[in-house]
This record gives sequence, C-alpha cells and structure tokens, in this order.
Amino acid sequence: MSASTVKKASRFLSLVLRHDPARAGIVLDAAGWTPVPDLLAALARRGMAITFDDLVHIVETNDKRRFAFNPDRSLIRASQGHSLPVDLGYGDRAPPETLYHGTVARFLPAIRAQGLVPGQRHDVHLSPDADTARRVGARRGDPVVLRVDAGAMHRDGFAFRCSANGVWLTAHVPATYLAGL
Ligand code: HQG
Repeated sequence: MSASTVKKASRFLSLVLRHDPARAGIVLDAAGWTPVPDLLAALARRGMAITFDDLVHIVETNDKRRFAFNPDRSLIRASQGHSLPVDLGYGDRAPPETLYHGTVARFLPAIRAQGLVPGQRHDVHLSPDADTARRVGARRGDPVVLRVDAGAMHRDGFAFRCSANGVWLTAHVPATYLAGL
C-alpha cells in the first residue's frame, strides 16, 4: 500500500466514521461502530481497495490514533471528533489539574465572551500538554495556547471524559477557567 493510499484512506475514514457514513453507504451504530467488512467494501467502491491487514496498519500507525477496533477487530470507529450524535461510552473521569487548548488569535474575542464551545463537534477538545495544543492550533494559523483550569472545573461539577486516543472532552469551558486569553 502506497503512502498516498494510506493518506487518502485515512481521510476517507475520518469523513465517514465521524461525519457522513451515508456518503460511503455504511451505517454507524449508537456507539459509532461499523462492521469492518462494510468499511472495506465501501473503500473498494471508492477506488481505495485495501486489505484487512492494510486497515490494521492504518489504525495502528495513524498519527493521532484516530480510529479503534473492538477487541475481535470485527468493528471499527473513530475515537473522537464526531459531528454525528454517537455515544462513545467514555465514562466521566477526573482530569489533570491543567489541560490545554490550541486556537488562533482571531477567535479570542469570541472565546473571551462565550468561553470555549464545541463548534461542529460534540465536545470541546482539550490536550494533555501544551505542545499537542500548539499543533492543534497551528492547523488554523499562528497558534495560541490557552490553559484550562480543569481541576477547578471538575471540582465545580463540570464533567470530563478522555477518549481512547488521549483527547480530553468536555461540553463547554467558561472563560473564567481559561488563562492565556
Ligand atoms: C474554536 C483535530 C469562536 C476553537 C485536532 C477551534 C484536535 C471558538 C474551533 C481536534 C470558540 C473548533 C479538535 C468560541 C472554540 N468562539 N471560536 N467561543 N470556542 N472556538 O476543529 O479543538 O485531525 O472543532 O479554538 O487535532 O481545533 O480531527 O476543534 O479553533 O484534536 O483528528 O473553534 O481535531 O483532530 O475547531 O480540534 P475544531 P479543535 P483531527
């Protein structure tokens, strides 16, 4: 499998497993899972025929470990980042005292007014370290890294979850818990 096939297939997986399964003619269950054979058939229909072993390679080497199999590898899903209503089943967990969010300067006035809101995705995505947050912000321009007082939020009753690939998720971060604005 060429590097460009891996890249194309990964992008297709992000699209159909997070946002638009109908485009590939696949169906996600309530927890976001789809049968692996269905996904392989959908890839083949789109001119991206890969083997099961290729798919394992993509899942295991994806830069952000975006996708996960169930234990017997009959099902696959995205670990976070959905715009579709799925219940990923991550339980509430106490976050580290500080989490980080990477963004860009043009969003800061709105963030000061509203705090962090999820946009198209289900949750606000927070990073466990500043370097990761910087990379997230850099997707949109010169990155600005905000510090989130996650410990205080949690003590104040805000729920946090952590995805299988280590992204912290929460519904909303009021501006009072943000530093670096
Ligand atoms: C911003 C990628 C205006 C927020 C990344 C962000 C991550 C506001 C954008 C994951 C705002 C939402 C998530 C407010 C937040 N007013 N703008 N009140 N509150 N924003 O893509 O965190 O490649 O939905 O700062 O690496 O950038 O998809 O979230 O810039 O892990 O796997 O609104 O997505 O991973 O953008 O990125 P996104 P994000 P994947």
